[in-house]
Amino acid sequence: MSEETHFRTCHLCEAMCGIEITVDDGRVSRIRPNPDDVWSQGYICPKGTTLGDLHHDPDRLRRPLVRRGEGKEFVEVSWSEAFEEIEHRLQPVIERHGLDAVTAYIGNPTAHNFSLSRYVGAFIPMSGIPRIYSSGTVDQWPKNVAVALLYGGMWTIPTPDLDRTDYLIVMGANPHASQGSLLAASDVMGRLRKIRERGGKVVVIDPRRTGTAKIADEWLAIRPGADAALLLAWVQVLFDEGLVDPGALKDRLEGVEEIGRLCRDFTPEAVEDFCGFDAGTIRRLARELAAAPAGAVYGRIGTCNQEFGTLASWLVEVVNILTGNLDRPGGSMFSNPISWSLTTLRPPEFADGWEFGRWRSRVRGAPEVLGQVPVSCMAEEIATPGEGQIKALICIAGNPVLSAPAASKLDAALPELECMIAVDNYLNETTRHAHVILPGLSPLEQPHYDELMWNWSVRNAGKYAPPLFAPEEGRPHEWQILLALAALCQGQKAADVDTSLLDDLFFGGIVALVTQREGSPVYGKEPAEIIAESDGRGPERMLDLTIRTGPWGEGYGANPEGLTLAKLRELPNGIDMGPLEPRLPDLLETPDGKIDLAPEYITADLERLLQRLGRNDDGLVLVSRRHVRSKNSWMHNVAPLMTGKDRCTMQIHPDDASRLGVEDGALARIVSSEGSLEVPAEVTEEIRPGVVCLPHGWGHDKTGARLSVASKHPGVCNNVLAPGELVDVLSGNAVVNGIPVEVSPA
Ligand SMILES: Nc1nc2c(c(=O)[nH]1)N[C@H]1C(S)=C(S)[C@@H](COP(=O)(O)OP(=O)(O)OC[C@H]3O[C@@H](n4cnc5c(=O)[nH]c(N)nc54)[C@H](O)[C@@H]3O)O[C@H]1N2
Ligand SMILES: Nc1nc2c(c(=O)[nH]1)N[C@H]1C(S)=C(S)[C@@H](COP(=O)(O)OP(=O)(O)OC[C@H]3O[C@@H](n4cnc5c(=O)[nH]c(N)nc54)[C@H](O)[C@@H]3O)O[C@H]1N2
Ligand code: SF4
Ligand SMILES: [Mo]
Repeated sequence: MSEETHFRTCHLCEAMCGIEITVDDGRVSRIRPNPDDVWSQGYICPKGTTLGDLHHDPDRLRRPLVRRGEGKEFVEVSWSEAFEEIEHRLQPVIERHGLDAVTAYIGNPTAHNFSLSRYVGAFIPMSGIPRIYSSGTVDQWPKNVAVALLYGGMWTIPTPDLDRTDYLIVMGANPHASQGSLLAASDVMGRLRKIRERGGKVVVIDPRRTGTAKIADEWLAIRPGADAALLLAWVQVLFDEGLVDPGALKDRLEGVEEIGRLCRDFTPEAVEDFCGFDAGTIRRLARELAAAPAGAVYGRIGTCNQEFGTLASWLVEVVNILTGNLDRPGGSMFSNPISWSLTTLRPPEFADGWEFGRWRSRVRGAPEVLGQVPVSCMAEEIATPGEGQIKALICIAGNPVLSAPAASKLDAALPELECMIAVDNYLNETTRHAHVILPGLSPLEQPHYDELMWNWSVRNAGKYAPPLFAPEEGRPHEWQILLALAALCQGQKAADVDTSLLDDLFFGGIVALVTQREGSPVYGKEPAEIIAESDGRGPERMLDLTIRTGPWGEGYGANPEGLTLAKLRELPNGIDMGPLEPRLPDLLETPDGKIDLAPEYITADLERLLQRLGRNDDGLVLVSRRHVRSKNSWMHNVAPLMTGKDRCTMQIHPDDASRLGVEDGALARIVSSEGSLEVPAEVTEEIRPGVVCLPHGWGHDKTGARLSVASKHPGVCNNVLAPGELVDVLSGNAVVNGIPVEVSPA
């Protein structure tokens, strides 16, 4: 028996926990927290212990699948056959209809995958595909819009400085389940408890009494979609009571007076009914936040996936700024990652500033925002004939049949595609529609370093993990798959594709970029010199570059003591560069170097909010939730995570349940304008009356999927109920929280 121990970072979520993996005769026998990990110090959640189950899951695809024979059944083929199949399917579509007829959908695991996170940025421009969709428009798009306009970069997202704050308001986030989002910290719950232990206060604003609310000082059961009104009322109180004090940022701000004017109608009294709690509480919270030595408002998916997502996301920043909490210790701060990421660079198309609505979707006429239209447009763009109809889809690490609003429409539209290629590790609800499925390596067969997450981490740190297992001979990495797909989109023959060459081209482009960037340690240096000195290939070579040209980097000789990937490899427990430090104004990328608090694109939407205040509807609305033992739609096939009672239930308040005759444990029927479903009811005091809640990511009862564990606990897909046209106007982001529904006993 050969027992080995490996130290690694769990890639599943933003917590990036350090784990210790024991391997016995080629099998993972145990996963424990790594107490010496400088970042997570011995914390993990139940998912982290199951990476071995994921790795050994017999349903996880290891060879490409293509459809063959009369029944068009999936069969395993070699990699060269799979790429040839793609050539023969995809290229005729492009010849007939042009690249306009091809699109890609980029799903969430892309952001957590070593290869995909770095190489979608190569795939999109190199393939020539003009328009893509992503899970971003059912997620953080409102946040991206808000920070792009305020700070200049769409990923310039501050994070609450959990370890030093005295006062934290958590709006529409449940780290008890999610472990933090756009907030990278291990053991968020432990850190929240510590805020209280040191005499600080934690307030949770959520229609549900979540696990996070349970450990907070105060829970406010907000009506879904009312966050923007609440935030604006706080702003009104700050102005009214002379509490506006932006501190060090004072001279950087534009539009402060305008904000003072715009908030006038939104007094606590004007919004209390809409929010669902009294004006006195609203006023008190604003005063408490203003009085705290350092405090932060943290808003996440509940504030994004809703009717006023961009307004709410913008106002979170405005409140943090007006109380002097942006960019100060204990407030809302920007991290300084040891490795910068390509994703955070402003896309070249926006080099001259952000512009919205530069084009519209063909069928619905939805304006593009930050280069994308709502993901719910994809179904109609596939299903509606005419010039510009989508005929081919490349789906990368995504399961939009479950995750996108109007889910049934997409499920019905995908079979109409002439060509669908999935880069995915499972044959699931979405990929069952593909013509070719190209599986990525298991996470344990590839190196790991998070690309994006360190941009909102609560400390400046980093860690690299080498692969645990060698992949099977001849298996491509996902970065190679993406480069090959790009070449195939460009008409190359599968047999001629040289991914090394394409990688050199991509890498050469990045090197050229950094040598041209003023302030970079390699500014003006000869790109060839850097390329010659760089370590490895693919994402590792990129990582070496982004570390060496990062804030603590070795700078290709400029700072010989500095960091390189080689040095990081020697530190299996990671490296910690200390707590966050103020980063403004250097980080700002706005044209005038200032922060315009009142961008017209956003403030124009306040009228819609004002109108909404006056509308009194008392109907039931549906919101979403997460659970610590799931990850979106794709971890229900991991048996150890599926034990215990049924998690896919409709939570409903006892008052609503008795009024509607719905009984605990009995099937209830939910109907929306988009669809209907039946699901067991869970009658609980822990939800606001008037709100019902379903988890997202379920619905594993589709024929043709190969998910032997998940199919035994199928649950229902809440997005069958989500109307695709229900979007936050400014960002095009889906409104999956606050969907009007009717509920009855089934
Ligand atoms: N109603 C409602 N809908 C929602 C949400 C909600 O709260 N409510 N949340 C939204 C949010 S925030 C998100 S991010 C989206 C997620 O939406 P998606 O990204 O579309 O869905 P996931 O469930 O994350 O699916 C991930 C897919 O990637 C595959 N996969 C996993 N790991 C890998 C890998 O390493 N490589 C490859 N190639 N494939 C892999 C899985 O098999 C699965 O098919 O859902 C959104 N939809
Ligand atoms: N275990 C686990 N972890 C995950 C995921 C997962 O599926 N499982 N998904 C990952 C992904 S892709 C993401 S984006 C993050 C999301 O991370 P979080 O933002 O923390 O997501 P949730 O846990 O869904 O918490 C959102 C909360 O918003 C509340 N809410 C709904 N509507 C409103 C509203 O109008 N206003 C307010 N104030 N609250 C509202 C809901 O009741 C819910 O408690 O989690 C990530 N981490
Ligand atoms: S919280 Fe859980 S899933 Fe997230 S990184 Fe840590 S162990 Fe992995
Ligand atoms: Mo997400």
